[in-house]
Amino acid sequence: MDPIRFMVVSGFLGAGKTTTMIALGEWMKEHYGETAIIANDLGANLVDTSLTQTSGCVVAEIANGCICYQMDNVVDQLRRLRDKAGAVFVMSDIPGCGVGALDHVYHTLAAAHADEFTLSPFTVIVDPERLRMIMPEKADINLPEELVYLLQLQLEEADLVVLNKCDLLDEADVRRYVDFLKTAVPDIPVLCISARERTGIAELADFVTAHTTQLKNFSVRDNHEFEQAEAKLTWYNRRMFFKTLGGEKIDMNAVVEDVIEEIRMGLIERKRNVPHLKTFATSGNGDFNKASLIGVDYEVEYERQFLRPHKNMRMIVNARAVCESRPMARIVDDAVDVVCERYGLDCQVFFTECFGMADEGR
Ligand SMILES: Nc1nc2c(ncn2[C@@H]2O[C@H](COP(=O)(O)OP(=O)(O)O)[C@@H](O)[C@H]2O)c(=O)[nH]1
Ligand SMILES: [Mg+2]
Repeated sequence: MDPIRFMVVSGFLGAGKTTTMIALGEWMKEHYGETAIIANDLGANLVDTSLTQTSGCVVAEIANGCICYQMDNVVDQLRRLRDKAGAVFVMSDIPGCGVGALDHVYHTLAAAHADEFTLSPFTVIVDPERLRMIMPEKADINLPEELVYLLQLQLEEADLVVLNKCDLLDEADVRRYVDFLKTAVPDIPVLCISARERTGIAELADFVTAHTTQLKNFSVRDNHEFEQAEAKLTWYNRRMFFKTLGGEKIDMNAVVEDVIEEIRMGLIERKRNVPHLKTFATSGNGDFNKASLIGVDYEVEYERQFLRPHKNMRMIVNARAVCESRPMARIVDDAVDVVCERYGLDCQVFFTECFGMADEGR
């Protein structure tokens, strides 16, 4: 049997891994062959899985932990996607604080399954905004030093660096960012794309299907600084259901926006931040709202908003916060209470989890 291609997509929280996998996946499906996306993150009720399912690709999920620590599961999934779905190209991301998949995933597959899986370049997505933290201007975007180090490590692990969100830059800026990357991580090729506007996707597809990983020796085993960076982050996942008390239809976009704004205010009040907060809200008949925030100092971005008013909605919130887990849980609870009061809503919470990466007993 011909080996199928597998590619890991790494990159900072909110850099655009999921958006890139969807854009690349849809291109690959049309021009290369059946393509599957594995959405990987910690916990359950993941926005990225719901979002990815709105794409035309086959979608699998590895939740409840990084792919690095469940290689048997990864191999099973890859075989299933190949045998059941006919996939010839499979991508997986890793949780946005992840470093180490080159070692854990690629080296393991290369050592034990080289006949089954061809490994495309280990691809790291960077967004210009966060890259400024390590550029000469050393921009202070209110993230702790540990996360700056994490970004640096992610770049060093790459076979291929993809500068995303180029739609936000002019040509001179793009050149400045690329020049910086060429000196920061020499010998690593850099491609420029906009996953949102789907520019550079064909070049990316060509590159990752024409090349294979260099299988560098890069490991974060026993890297204490990396552990400290992870320990800064709290994962928060919640699934809930809102409905208007009187059964009337209202603008649920405003409800989503206010929930996010209230969380933002709670974090600012406590001098904390959220490198990525994602929400996915649905209300039947394919109408959905997908929002994302990449820090308390940024605007909420919408990939999609509801087209019609609704009397209820299901909503998933995933936050990856620089905030201890207890205050984080309280901030979201308070946000929901305030918004319910404001719009005359009832909220049923079906699922909540909130944990620090390094919490004892997890
Ligand atoms: N302007 C712009 N925004 C993008 C682009 N790609 C992703 N985004 C936005 O960046 C945010 C994070 O994207 P996402 O794919 O969820 O990041 P991930 O956490 O790395 O998977 C979302 O609001 C996206 O809409 C892009 O090419 N241009
Ligand atoms: Mg994602």
